[in-house]
Amino acid sequence: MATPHSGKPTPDQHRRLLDVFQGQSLAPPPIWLMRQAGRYLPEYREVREQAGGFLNLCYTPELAAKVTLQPIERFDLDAAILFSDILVLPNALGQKVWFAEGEGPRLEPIAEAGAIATLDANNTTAIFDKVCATVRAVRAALAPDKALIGFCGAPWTVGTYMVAGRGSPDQAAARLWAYEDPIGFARLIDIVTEASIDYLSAQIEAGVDLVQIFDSWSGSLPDDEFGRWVVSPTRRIVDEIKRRHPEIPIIGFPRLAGMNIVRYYRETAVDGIGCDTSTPLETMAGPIAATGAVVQGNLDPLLLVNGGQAMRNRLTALCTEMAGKPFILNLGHGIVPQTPPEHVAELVEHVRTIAVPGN
Ligand code: 1CP
Repeated sequence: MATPHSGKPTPDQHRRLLDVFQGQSLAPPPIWLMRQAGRYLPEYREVREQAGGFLNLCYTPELAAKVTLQPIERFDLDAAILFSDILVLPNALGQKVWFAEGEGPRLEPIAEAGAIATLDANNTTAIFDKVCATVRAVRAALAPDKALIGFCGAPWTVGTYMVAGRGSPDQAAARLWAYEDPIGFARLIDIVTEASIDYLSAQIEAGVDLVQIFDSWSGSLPDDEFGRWVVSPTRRIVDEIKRRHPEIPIIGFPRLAGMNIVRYYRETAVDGIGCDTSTPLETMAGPIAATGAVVQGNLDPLLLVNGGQAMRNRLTALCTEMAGKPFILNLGHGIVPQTPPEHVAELVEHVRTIAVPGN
């Protein structure tokens, strides 16, 4: 683990990632990568085994802090992201959550309104406290010029897992419930929304510098449903976090929302927009940047698996297109397990060495 720091940046050790939220465009742009800690790193696999499973790793602050710091130590990225999972929140609400080895997350499904009564919003502290202990341990060991990102899943995306009991290709179980019984489904979304506000606030009070709201499945809803289940709950979270912690930037990641990404920015009032792999560069540099949002994205995670000239060309195009705008270099979705770690080093080196016209 790195040498402990006081956590307070001196004037020349300010956190570059935060500068873009003051409207600055930086060349090279700050870099962090979704799922930057994870199975593609041998040192992660070792600690995960030591922890005896994924959830144990999330709930053991010392080990969760260690894996949070691993990609920073290896690649000198500009920010660490708290190691946890979006499904820690339903678990804190009392829903049974487990990770089936080699299969992914499983939850005891909440299939109808009656089952909402099994959730308990008053006993989230035990799990939130563990996550906050991780945040404090990371901040104590992280260099002062590195930002620390907290996160939660958006209520819609978390809801899709709570209802189906697992990841699903079309989120049909939650979508059908929302059509059949919108009032019942709204109760579930409200519980997740309010718990997410407390969860993000706790992370902020423990020391994260900014937060990201992951809405991985926002693309599965038509317009009016998008407004009701994606925009409204996110807006509620943003309003309340801004009221409690006005200085903390919020990035929204409405994955696969397509053209709804502009509406999402306008109506949720997030500070930054995470663009997925399918968002065209032109749209990122044009309509999205024109809204005033900090733009984040969007290298294809498979191009990172491939590495080499094809990856470098795309990174150059991305940085050139976004030059002069507040921009964070990231992927369009998380790093996949088969990614060679050397390619992450290559990405960082390339982004930091290319000349960026217009800057
Ligand atoms: O070791 C392992 O087996 C676990 C693989 C893994 C990891 C490394 C999971 C299981 N979660 C995580 C960590 C994680 N998840 C982070 C940590 C910080 C980071 O380094 O980025 C974050 C931010 C998440 C967020 C998350 N979890 C999302 C949103 C982003 C996305 O990928 O779309 C989602 C949808 C999840 C659920 C989840 N957790 C894990 C898996 C495999 C999944 C997806 C399951 C599915 O849909 O089938």
